[in-house]
Amino acid sequence: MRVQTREAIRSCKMQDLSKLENEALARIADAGDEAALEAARVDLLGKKGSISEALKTLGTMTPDERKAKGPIINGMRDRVTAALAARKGALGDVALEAKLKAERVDVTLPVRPEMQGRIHPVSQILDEATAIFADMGFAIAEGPDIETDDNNFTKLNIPPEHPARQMHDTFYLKAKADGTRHLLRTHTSPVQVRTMLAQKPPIRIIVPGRVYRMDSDQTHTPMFHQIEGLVIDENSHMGHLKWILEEFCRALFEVPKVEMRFRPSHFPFTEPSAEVDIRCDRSGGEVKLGQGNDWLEILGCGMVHPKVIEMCGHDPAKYQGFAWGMGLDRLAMLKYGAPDLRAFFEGDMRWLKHYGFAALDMPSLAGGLSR
Ligand code: 2NL
Repeated sequence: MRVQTREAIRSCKMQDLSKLENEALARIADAGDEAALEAARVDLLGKKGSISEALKTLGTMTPDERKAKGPIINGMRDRVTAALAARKGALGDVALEAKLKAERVDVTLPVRPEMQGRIHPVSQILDEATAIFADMGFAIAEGPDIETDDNNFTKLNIPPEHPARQMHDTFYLKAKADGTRHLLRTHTSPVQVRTMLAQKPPIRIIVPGRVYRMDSDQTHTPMFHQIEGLVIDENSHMGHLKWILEEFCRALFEVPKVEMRFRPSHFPFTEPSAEVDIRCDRSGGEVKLGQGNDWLEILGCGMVHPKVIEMCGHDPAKYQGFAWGMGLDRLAMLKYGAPDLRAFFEGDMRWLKHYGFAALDMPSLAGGLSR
């Protein structure tokens, strides 16, 4: 084909030229897509293309010859160029047609139904609490629900004979060959243990998550949610803790002031320890905050026990700090006025539609948390 073409060009016989043109036009018509068409263009009109070669022969002709053949060869070049452009347009139309067909929308379909899902009140309170502490500069830490006995109990100064370890409080997994048993974490504290073992102070974290205890009645579910906080550095004290908790309550309950009281308490992992109540009024059917003569317990806290600091890899003579923990489920009930804890985990869409939150209302301090 190529050799024949060369000969046709050299001889420049009319009949050879029209054969060359017919072949060129057939090739263009056969190009099935834009890549094939581009290959044809290069073979015809490229630097070494057959039409280009024919054009080059004009330079070797006598003036008379050129006068006769010039218009013929130039005319051939123009027709091939026009055929290429026409085919390119047609292929583009085909591609567009295919795209339109693939992306066709049936405008007669009914509109999309309204989004059915809602953000669960526990997720909402967790997001709100997290936003408040994140705004204060705390980092968020998370860890596994399945924990070792060591991280959940021993490193928190909870000895083997402690009642919290009893089979009837803790969900244990099957014992392994070496006798150790994993368990479902009974609090989020093992995440603080992991953080202390992995990082050097200063440590300032909050830890939200699910926890598990073998407890089930009107006011307890076997799975519930906590948020804990931990600060470890060289001189943090209970005064700092009190400010953090006051600011937290003010922001969470969206009131200018909350009155708090710290009662002495006991936890194995803090010394001294305290439980914190906020002033409220329970005389009407609901709980009103910031007024009245009742107190509502909302959290436990204290200075981290020196033994815990030591067991988690730091020198208690150099480092100290505080920690706190609170249940989120009861806080959600209080803040959003959902009366029955058990309904929280029944997965009833009608309940969620009433108590849930819209997915795009992300809580932030600037936005007023729950609006
Ligand atoms: C409560 C009380 C509390 C902590 C949790 C904690 C964690 C580490 C070290 C020391 Cl790693 N303490 N956490 C401290 C005091 C109280 O929770 O009533 N939670 C619902």
